[in-house]
Amino acid sequence: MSKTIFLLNGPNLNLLGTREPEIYGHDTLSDVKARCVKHAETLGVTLDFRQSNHEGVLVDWIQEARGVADAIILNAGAYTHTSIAIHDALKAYDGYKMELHISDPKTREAFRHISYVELASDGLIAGKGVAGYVMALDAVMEKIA
Ligand code: CA2
Repeated sequence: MSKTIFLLNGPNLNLLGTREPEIYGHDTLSDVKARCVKHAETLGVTLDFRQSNHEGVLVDWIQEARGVADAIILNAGAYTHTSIAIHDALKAYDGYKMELHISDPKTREAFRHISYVELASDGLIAGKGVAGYVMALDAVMEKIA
């Protein structure tokens, strides 16, 4: 049966491509989504690609993934560094969990060095730019196929 992956994006990622191109590149989130949807088709996987600026919505989506999705790829944005609620929701999810970042937070400001997502995830892709999104799909498929 076809696998399902939730690819969830957190706060401010809807602004991708509008500022700080030296960190995040020039692609918009729509561009990234289009690339991921196309790649998911070649992999034969069902992809549910979403973005929210709201912590509780992200928690709801992680809970929704229980029993529905085989894996979650999560770029939690700044909530990565603050959200115990997202950490707890990930802990309650039994499928494969991949933390994803466009930049490498560990090489940036000290406040980005803690990741509550990392403490509840099975894998990490960071610092590869938006190319990391497609890389994450490939890496997750290797784990759940
Ligand atoms: O590198 C990543 O993917 C981050 O998750 C991006 C977050 C940041 O808080 C994390 O530390 C690392 C920020 C997302 C905001 O993205 C924007 C991109 C362009 C313009 C405005 C916001």
